[in-house]
Amino acid sequence: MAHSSVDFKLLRRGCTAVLVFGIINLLGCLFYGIGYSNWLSPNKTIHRNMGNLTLVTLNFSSGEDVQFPDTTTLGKTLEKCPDEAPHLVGPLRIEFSTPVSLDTVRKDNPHLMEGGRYKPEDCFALQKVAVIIPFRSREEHLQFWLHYLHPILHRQQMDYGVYVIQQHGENTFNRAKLMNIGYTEALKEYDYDCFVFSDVDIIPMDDRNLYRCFSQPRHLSVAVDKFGFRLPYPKIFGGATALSKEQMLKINGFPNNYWGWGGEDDDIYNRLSYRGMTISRPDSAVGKCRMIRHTRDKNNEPNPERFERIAHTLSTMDKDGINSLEYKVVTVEKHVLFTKITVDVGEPIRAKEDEN
Ligand SMILES: [Mn+2]
Repeated sequence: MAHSSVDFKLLRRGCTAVLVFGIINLLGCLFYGIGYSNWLSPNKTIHRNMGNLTLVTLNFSSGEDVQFPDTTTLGKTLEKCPDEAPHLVGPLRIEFSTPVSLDTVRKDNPHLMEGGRYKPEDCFALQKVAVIIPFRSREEHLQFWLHYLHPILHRQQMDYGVYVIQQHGENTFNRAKLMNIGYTEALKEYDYDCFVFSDVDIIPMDDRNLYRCFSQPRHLSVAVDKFGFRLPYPKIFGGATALSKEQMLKINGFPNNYWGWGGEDDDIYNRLSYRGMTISRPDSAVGKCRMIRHTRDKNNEPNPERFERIAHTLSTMDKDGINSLEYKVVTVEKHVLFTKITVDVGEPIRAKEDEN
């Protein structure tokens, strides 16, 4: 008897165990099934990504590389940078007594991408800015420029690239043509919507002087130490300026035939004025700049033709500019701090121009 009662108990325990196992199994299946359909459904994941991709496409203008952000950075990628950059500090101490090595500048700016490119990591930049520097044999000025400007441009939260356009050879310097070339070459690389043109020896003394574009062409170097921190004359548009792509196209870019020092900036002012634009400027406190002192460059003598040319901007601007630009690229160097494009701009052809 004892034997059979033990058998019965074993049987009951066995049945209970099977029943409990079955219930657990059933609950598990239900739970897993619901969980799968709610959280892991491939349909839902695709749908969510499609929504984000649509937003990305709308926010980027045409030509922008559409990125496929992973979900952890998705919110950050889509958020626009604020109108007022939060990291600006205002007035800056700018001095040129101690030279800075490019090595130091590289170490100070670890977030730069090849070619002197930068994009803010925590927000979507308001503008894509190509900074164009017309250049020839001013290496030590360039070092100061890079040392001061990269941190300023970082704080201004622009998506930017620095292009040093170097005139090849010893012919007379042609600043405006180099700027036209910088505009053209930068656009081949990226869908820039704003162009800052800066002399290599101009450094802003306040990071609230925004190196970006405005509804009217922007004059950035408004209060230079060399001119007693005052505007030398109201129509001045030299030193450092910013024009949007649209503003550039309205004036057919800059003149290509101003060889030597002077006049090209006044021709540019005329172009803007003839197309109904006015000059926008920061106030004279924010617009303070230092200019690095130097002796006059070789092969950049004052251009004797400049007054004659400035008087004829209206009749020359439509045929001389971006639409007539001719040059040869000699080399393109991608450095960490900048892209250097060396170009053959040719030389003045006086005889041919006299026929016109
Ligand atoms: Mn200078």
